[in-house]
Amino acid sequence: MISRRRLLAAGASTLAFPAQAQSVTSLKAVAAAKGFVFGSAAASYELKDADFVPLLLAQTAQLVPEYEMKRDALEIQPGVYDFAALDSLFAFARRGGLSMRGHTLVWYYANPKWLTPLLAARRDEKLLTGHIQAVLRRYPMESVDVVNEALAPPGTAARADGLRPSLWLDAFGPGYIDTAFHAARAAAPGTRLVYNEWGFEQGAVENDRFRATTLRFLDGLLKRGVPLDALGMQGHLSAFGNRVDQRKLRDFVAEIRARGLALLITELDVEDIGGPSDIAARDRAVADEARRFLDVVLDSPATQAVLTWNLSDRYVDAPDEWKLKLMGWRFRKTPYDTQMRRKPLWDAMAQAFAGRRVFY
Ligand code: 9MR
Repeated sequence: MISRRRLLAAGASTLAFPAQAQSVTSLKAVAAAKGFVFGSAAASYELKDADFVPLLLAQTAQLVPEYEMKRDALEIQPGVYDFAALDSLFAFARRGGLSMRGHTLVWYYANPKWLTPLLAARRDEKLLTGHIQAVLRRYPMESVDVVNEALAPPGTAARADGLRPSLWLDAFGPGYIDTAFHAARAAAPGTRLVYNEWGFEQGAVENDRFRATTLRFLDGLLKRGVPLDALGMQGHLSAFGNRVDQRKLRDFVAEIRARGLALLITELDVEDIGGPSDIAARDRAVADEARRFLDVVLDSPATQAVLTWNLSDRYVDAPDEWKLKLMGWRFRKTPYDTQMRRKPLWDAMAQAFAGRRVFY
């Protein structure tokens, strides 16, 4: 027998989402049915938003901190950590039954101001490994971005090995990456270790070069026995700019799979700069580009997670560019609008998820 409360609850959800009421109700459920995890980036202040929290809990099975695990947010003075904000995200995930992924332990960016001079003066490896240990020993994570964006971006001048300039490269040379992964494996043997990067999703010539550089870089790590489990493909797409080339992307994903690596889509969002002022047209283009991307990556069993870089446009940063600011431009990058209504991107994701072939 159906209780009155359940009937009321069903009625309420039908009212809220009439179009989707008969079909799928959550991205995490569709993903789980196809053998992968759906999640999102979130920031600790979002957990105070009563409109948003139920959505996050209903839709996502995994969270990644947008800021709170970056070193500038954590290690306020050398060796002095403020874990409060990150603790709150982990506590929320635990209560809600979500898993966590970590972002990020070693990056050229978002480091505390004191770190660069100290590193240059001491070149002490503990400034690298000590942080990795401090974070991994405190928090249980399903996966973690051990190193983020170590390669020079597509179209920029790079060294022969493709590495970008950074405080880490200055202090230790290219070996900092191996050191970081070994330290991470020792500190958290059960956590999937990820190299996270952007720039191989699109079709331009500079992306071709970047894909080749990335494969050489990964081959180097694997040949040296570096404990790497997955490639994090950020998935920052552009609906009106440099578009995804499905054939090139498919080939690249096959190369990742051939190396025995998992593929995690870690920061999916779709920028709509350059699009028309008509919001419906922009939303459709955003949805289409995501669909073209997801259809390719989800066609490989290597792909084991999809996370969006925020679930709602309410929490997307305003553009940096002054011209866009003057236009009052608001990005429409995520599956939900600022009023927590589903957008065409949500439907495109649900359809792409549901269409994944199950390989096992
Ligand atoms: O979205 C993040 C932005 O608000 C921060 O200012 C910035 C520096 O901490 O990081 C942004 O997130 C980036 C992520 O950490 C790594 N990949 C690119 C993301 C920006 O799109």
